Amino acid sequence: MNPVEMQKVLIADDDPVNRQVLAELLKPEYTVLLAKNGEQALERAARHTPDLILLDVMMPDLDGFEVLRRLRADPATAAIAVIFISGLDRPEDEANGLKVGAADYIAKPFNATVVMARVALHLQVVRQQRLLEHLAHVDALTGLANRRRFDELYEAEWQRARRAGSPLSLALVDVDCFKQYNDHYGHPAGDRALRAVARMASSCVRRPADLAARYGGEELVLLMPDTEAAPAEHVVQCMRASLAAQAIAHAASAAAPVLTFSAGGATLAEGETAAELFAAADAQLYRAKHAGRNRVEW
Ligand code: GH3
Ligand code: MG
Ligand code: MG
Ligand code: MG
Repeated sequence: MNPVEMQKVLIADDDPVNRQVLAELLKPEYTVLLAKNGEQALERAARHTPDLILLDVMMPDLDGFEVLRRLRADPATAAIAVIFISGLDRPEDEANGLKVGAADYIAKPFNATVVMARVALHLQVVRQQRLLEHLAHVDALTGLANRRRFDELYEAEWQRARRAGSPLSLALVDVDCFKQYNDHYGHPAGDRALRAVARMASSCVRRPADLAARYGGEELVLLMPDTEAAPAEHVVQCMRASLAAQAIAHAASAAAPVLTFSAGGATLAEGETAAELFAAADAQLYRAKHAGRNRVEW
C-alpha cells in the first residue's frame, strides 16, 4: 500500500516498553504515532487526527478514561475510534471501557497476533464508516455535496450568522433550457454538462467554509458564510464566465447557442429565517429566468 494511504494509529502508553512493542508490531502496516501520557495523546490526536488510538488506561497524569472523555468532547477528535489496552483485566473493567465508548478493550499482557487482528478489524470499520459518510453526503454524479449535506450545513450556518451577526449569502444556480439539452444531445451528454457546471462551481467557490451543493436535478446551491452580497455575486459571475469560456454547444437553447445558467442570490437580512433567505434567492432566480435567462440577479 502507498505510504500516503496508510491509516494512522496513535499509541498512547506511559510504559516505554509497551509503546515500543506495539509500535514495532504496527509499523509495517500503519503510520504509527506515539504519546507517552494523556496530555500528549490529546495533543497528537488533535494535531494528526489518527484513524485509531490504542489507549492505555492507567497513566500517571490523565488516565485513559479521562482522555477518551476529552476526545469525545472536542468535535475535531470526537469520532476517532479508541481501543483501550489495559492491565485492568477484570470483566467489569472491560465492560466499563466499552460502556464509556471504546470500540474494543484488550487486556495486558496482550497477544501480538490478537492486537493486530483487532486493530485491522477496527480500521476496517473506520473505512466503512467513512465510505457511508461519503455516500450520505456526496452527490454521485457531480461529486458536489448533496441536498442532505446542504440542509445540515445551511441550518447550522444560518444559526451561526444570526448569533454572530455575520453576513451569509446564498445563490441558486439553474441550468438554462436543460430539458432541451437532454432532448437534443441525449441524457449522457446532459450528465457530462452537469459535471462541467459542477466543476465551475468547485473552482469558483474558493473559501473552505463555502459550500457548493447539488440541490437537485440541474440546480446547484452555493452557501457562502461570512460573505457580503458583492463578493458572493462575484463567485457566481466567476462560474458564469468559466462556463462561457467552455462554450459547450447548446443548439436548442432559447437563451444562447451555448450552455448557460441563470442564478438568483440573496444575503441574509436582519430577522430573516433560513427559509425566507432561501425564498429570496429563489425569487431572484425566477426574475433571472423571466428576464431572459443567462444572468445573475441579486
Ligand atoms: P429552465 O431554463 O426554465 O430552467 O428550463 P429547464 O429545461 O432547464 O428546466 P426543467 O425544469 O423543465 O428541466 C430540467 C431538466 O433537467 C429536466 C431533467 O430531465 C434534467 N435533469 C435533471 N437531473 C438530471 C441529471 O442528473 N442528468 C441529466 N442528464 N438531466 C437531468
Ligand atoms: Mg500505563
Ligand atoms: Mg430547474
Ligand atoms: Mg433549468
